[in-house]
Amino acid sequence: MREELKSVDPAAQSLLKVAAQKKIETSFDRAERLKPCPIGHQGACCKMCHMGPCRLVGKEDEAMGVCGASLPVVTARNFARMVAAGTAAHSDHARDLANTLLAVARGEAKDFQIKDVRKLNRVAGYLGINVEGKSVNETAEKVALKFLEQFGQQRGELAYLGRAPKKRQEIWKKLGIAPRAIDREVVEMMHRTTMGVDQEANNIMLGAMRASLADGWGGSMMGTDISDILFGTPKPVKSKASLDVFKEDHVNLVVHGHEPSFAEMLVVASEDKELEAYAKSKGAKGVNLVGMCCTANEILVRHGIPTAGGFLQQELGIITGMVEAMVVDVQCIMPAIGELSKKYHTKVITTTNKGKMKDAIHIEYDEHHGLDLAKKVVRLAIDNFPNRKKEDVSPANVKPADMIAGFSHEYIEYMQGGLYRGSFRPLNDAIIAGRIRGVVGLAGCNNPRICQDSMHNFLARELIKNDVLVVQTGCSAHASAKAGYMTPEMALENAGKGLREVCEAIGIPPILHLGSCVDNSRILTIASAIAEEGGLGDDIGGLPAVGIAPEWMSEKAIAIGTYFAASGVPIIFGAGSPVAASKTLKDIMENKWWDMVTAGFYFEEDPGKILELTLKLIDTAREKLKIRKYEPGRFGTERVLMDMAARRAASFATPHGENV
Ligand code: MSK
Repeated sequence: MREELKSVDPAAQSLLKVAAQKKIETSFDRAERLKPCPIGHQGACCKMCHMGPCRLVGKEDEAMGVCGASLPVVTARNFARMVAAGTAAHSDHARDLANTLLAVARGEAKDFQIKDVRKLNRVAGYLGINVEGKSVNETAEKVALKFLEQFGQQRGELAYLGRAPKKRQEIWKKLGIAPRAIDREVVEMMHRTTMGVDQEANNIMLGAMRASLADGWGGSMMGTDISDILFGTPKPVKSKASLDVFKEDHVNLVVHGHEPSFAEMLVVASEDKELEAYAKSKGAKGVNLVGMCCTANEILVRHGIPTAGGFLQQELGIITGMVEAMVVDVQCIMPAIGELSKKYHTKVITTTNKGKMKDAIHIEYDEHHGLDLAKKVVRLAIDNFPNRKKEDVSPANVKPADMIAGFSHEYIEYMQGGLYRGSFRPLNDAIIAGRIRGVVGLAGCNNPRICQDSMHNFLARELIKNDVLVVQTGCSAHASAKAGYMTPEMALENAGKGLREVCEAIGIPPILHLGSCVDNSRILTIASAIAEEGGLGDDIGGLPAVGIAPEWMSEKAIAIGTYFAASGVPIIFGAGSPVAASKTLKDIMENKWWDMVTAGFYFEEDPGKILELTLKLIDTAREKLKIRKYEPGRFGTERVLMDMAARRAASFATPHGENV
């Protein structure tokens, strides 16, 4: 397949050509060579016990496994296990951060400090911790302990559920899906999907929603908050994005994965004067720290460290021949990079006992000695600089795109009213007046079975053209950044008139980089704030908002999509459906969930149809809220607030028109 069909990113295309010339196989080639198993791909393969794996082919009401498990049950169990795994991943990330916060509070991790005391106090408030008379470290200790308790508590519900609108909390209670504790929901999901427990597809999917909520309103939200407390709450920062952010005359050190703690220390170590001198002694001009995947997003939104891109760039980065070391932590790290690194001088360094790799050097990260370990890694990369081979160096020769990142929900609130009068009023008013048609969270991975970034870029462009404000995270944000969409100038030239006016008035680009995958929780916080601001109903469900993951591949994406749907935001995924085998599952997610949680979960591979459905969902929500009908270029001048009676009378409809 031609490189242009594998990626729309010119830098990636250039390096794919280098790979082809050198006969190096990448994930793009393997995706072509290895066709997915059509039965497993659609969710119809059951391997929960050793009587199988059973392949459930044939008619939906006839197909069954050796034990008698039906196709809907098998498909639901497979889906629910993906949710549990995704929830476990995000939440284990948060657990490590909570332990770091505790160590910092107790003075045991001297290289870190609490950077955002204001946020610490705000979080303490959410957790019901009285901060009066307490030192910063005393508050931090209480917050960390309360967070750690959230994983294993045996009674009650997650404390952060209280941050959702009251109406949403009632829906969760009524359905019995309010999560009790993070670990408990993951464990229960694994239990009820093992052989011979939950035999009812709808009930399994309710369990999946409960587990996913333990991610969105539990692990992910905690992960975001602790990172902000420890490393600073993001605010707009300039940076660059491309595979060409590597510098030929510098030691290039890449951080890849998801966790921000060690990466923070590497930021400090890479700027260390002694190490800079050491790099010079080896013939380099200095150390060039570069991010990849979501660790990139963490240090990009806080320090403006340039990004080499998302998930699919990891092999291509090594193929530039300029990477002295690639430091990896957890999640989305391709096992292939270990073998690939042997063809180059690159050292792959694993940093956690949870994630080791053949052919990698292991330097275990420990927050108690964070900076020393970071300096050790930087030194190792510098020592490797003289091993770089001239004949291996293949720059992509594509100028890195400028970008602005770092739109935390706090900053978005601040932009709309200042430090003490921050609110979401201007945004709500713009939606009510029809200047902004709706809001889309464009998120999720890249997947080598889809032309890289093609769907992310198409949807970002078309949505802003249609006056839809776009908020982005994860690899989707990398896609827009690399394409040069994350500058106010570029995007404003392409946005619809109404959106452009709002962005100019508030001073924001129409595509906002919100951070990493766990930072999808920022979107939940924004959605709650919009609902609570008034004028757009009193719940997240029913807002003119949609979530899209057009090129997804990870179990984490499935967990994220499910918690958004369970929170009331309709979700559309591209890249094939893992429940396609069962019409019953499709019906549950596309229709029955509207009755339960006022949102559906759709799988649609055609980007044009995704756009069409997104706009239809947004316009249906506007209609049900009884706010001005969206007409391009024509806006209301006055805000029409719904009174209480109108709000109560407002019912929500599925995109198919039925009232629920
Ligand atoms: S890194 S989960 S490929 S977004 Fe968060 Fe990207 Fe998906 Fe990994």
